[in-house]
Amino acid sequence: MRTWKTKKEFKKLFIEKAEVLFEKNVKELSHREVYQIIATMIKDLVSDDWIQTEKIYNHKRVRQVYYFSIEFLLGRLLNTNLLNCDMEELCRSALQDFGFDLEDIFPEEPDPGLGNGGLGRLAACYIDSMAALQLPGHGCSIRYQYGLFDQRIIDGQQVELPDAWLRNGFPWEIKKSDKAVDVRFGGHAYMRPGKGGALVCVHEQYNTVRAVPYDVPVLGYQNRTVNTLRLWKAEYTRENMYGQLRYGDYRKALQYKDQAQQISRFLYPNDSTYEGRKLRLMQEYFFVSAGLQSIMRHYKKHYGSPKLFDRYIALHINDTHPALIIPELMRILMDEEGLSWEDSWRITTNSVAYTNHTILPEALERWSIPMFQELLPRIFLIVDEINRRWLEAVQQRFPGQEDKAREVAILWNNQVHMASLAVVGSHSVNGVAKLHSEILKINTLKPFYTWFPERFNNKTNGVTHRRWLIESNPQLTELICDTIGKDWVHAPEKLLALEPFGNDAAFRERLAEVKQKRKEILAEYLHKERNITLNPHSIFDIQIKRMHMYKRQLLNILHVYHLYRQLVENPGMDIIPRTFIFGGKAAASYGEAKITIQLINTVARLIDQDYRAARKLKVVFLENYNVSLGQKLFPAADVSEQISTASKEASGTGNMKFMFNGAITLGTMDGANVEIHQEVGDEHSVIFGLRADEVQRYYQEGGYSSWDIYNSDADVRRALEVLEENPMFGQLREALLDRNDEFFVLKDFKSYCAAQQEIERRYRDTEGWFRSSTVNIAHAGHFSSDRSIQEYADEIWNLDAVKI
Ligand code: OAK
Repeated sequence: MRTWKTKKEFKKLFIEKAEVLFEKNVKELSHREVYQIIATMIKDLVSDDWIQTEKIYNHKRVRQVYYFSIEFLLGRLLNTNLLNCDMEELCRSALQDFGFDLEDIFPEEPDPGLGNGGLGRLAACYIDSMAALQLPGHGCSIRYQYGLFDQRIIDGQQVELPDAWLRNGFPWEIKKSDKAVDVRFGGHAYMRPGKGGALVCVHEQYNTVRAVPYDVPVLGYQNRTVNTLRLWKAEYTRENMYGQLRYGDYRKALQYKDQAQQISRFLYPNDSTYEGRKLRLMQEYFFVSAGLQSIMRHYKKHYGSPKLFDRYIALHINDTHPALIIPELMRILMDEEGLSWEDSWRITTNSVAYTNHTILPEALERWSIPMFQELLPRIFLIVDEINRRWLEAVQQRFPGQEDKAREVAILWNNQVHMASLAVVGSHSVNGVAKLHSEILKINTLKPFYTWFPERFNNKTNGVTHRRWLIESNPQLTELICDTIGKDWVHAPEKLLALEPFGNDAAFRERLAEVKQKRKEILAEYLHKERNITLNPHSIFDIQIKRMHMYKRQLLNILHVYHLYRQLVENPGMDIIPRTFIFGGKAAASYGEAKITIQLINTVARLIDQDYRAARKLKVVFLENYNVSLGQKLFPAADVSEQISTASKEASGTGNMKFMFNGAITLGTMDGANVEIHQEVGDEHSVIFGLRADEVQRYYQEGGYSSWDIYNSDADVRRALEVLEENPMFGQLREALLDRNDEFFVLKDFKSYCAAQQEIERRYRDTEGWFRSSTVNIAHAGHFSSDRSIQEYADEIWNLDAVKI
């Protein structure tokens, strides 16, 4: 395995790097420079293994998977990579000799925020697991110059600042200029008879954007595998610009240059919503085309005939954002490799598999045909033909039934329907939790399910226990290893061995100590870095995720306000002190979500200013929730708030991170909560609220009136008084009452309050609480992304591990 053999060797290399990179001796280095030096050293250290991994894959012609995702929410890499090389302790000790504390170095790394939330973080967990399992799998995405915005809270309100994460460079990447490819936009495409009379496509007068790859090594966990995350940057080409200048069109030339560079400039800040902007469509085609061209080039060099592409290559699309991979592969196979439509279609559908990540209708991607056609004329011709052939098959089976065609058409209503394209053009369609996968079959993608039942399957999400337990919570990791040994590190399902220790008083006591320690670490951090004071002896009740109405941060804060009012009326009320922690970004254009942040901050202030409540309650909204802040929060949580309207949260993954860290789930029967509940039972989780089928029935049949609840429930009426505090909140009140509470906040209010009381009741029983905590940790192994990825490899990709 790659290592620095001794501390002496590490120190020698470190001194050399300091000289080469910064012309400084060790004493003169800043913390940031130390970070950059170590990152560069790790990159050097693994370079042989990286080359070796490539060589073995190519030499053995192993089957490989490419995971296409428009987001990879990586989080910091230094700690992860040190852990993966088993070099953390050596590095720590060497730095100590130089007078540095490794813990001061980690925060110097900016969070690569190349993602919004769940979908992007899942992609990051998945490439980590592929490398850990020694699977030949690589990521493909965009090297955004600006990641997800930096969130500031000013006067209780969210303000978005640009996230210039690349300001000081990104030491993990290697630019591969020689591997650049060109991507075509615009122009005209048409078919004309070629040699022998067969139709061939002519595409002319297009603009060319250069795609330059930056490769990031993805290290396996203490093995020698180094896979690749390839991030594409967009550049203009001189040829294209000079071409325009030759005709004297300066305006057009500059416009081209500007637009080309814009493509990889910023990440769209929407989570689970669709924004039909031209630049976004350009981003989607850009990384898909660049990625696929480079895969094909590499494939032909090392593997051979494009006719066998699907035997060796699996292409996975993370939601529909990369779904243009389907027509793009058709284009390459037909236009560049000269294959027939039929052969190309077989190869394409055999290669591509699709994961759906949401059933929210507002997230389904649809592109206007005129815009699509103008931007991607050749790709449009292919999509048009895919659609024509597909509808022909539908017509044959259901002659004369227009509605059948409408339901499944790819082109309809002057729009390109990307989910339809993704299903028709792939061999596998999966949801991300059991419940979600069922809903896809019976609702969202129902007409497709009747056509292709064999394509549909479930792959419940997972998270990498290396980052979310081992790296984030070393205290708990040590306790687990002391108790059941280390096997679980490589085989997380073996955490089950911990379950009996829930009945062991000595173990529970140590677990309680660990939790207490983690709460103190968080409190100290927030005090030092953010001037926030927490009571580490209160219950830490945490809801951290993107701000969204369906996730119901509103339900949480209305309950807090309800408690506050109770305390004001009855200051002697006997409740355990509770700290409610919120964190999450709202899309800049999502008004209600932003107002909810304001509401949380308003309630926080009300409580702080009233000693009757402040003794028992505390609310904090943490600015700029991101991966690295998450790593401090999950270990400190007692209660995991997973309270989405049932059926709306496809899976959730924060729920799993809490579980690994021994928090108790307070949740609805939604997404993967259902499976968490299935693992630990009623005894070790607290479930409340409408079930998914009830929610669906209300949507279909009506029968819910939020006004009725308001009129009949005094607690609800009183809770809503907080919305009269500020005219801004009128919008929320309207959503709850005049717009009949789309997300059943009022309907579930009573049951949520009761569930919160149940949490308190259980917390008073310390023995029972830590037994539950133990059971949750013991059963969390099932939610490791290693399990998920092994299922993808076995059941979708047909992929074997390769020893390096
Ligand atoms: C983002 C953009 C478009 C569509 C879906 C998303 C998204 O982030 N969905 C989330 O994916 C996670 C990973 O599968 C799930 O855990 C979340 O429930 C889901 O909302």
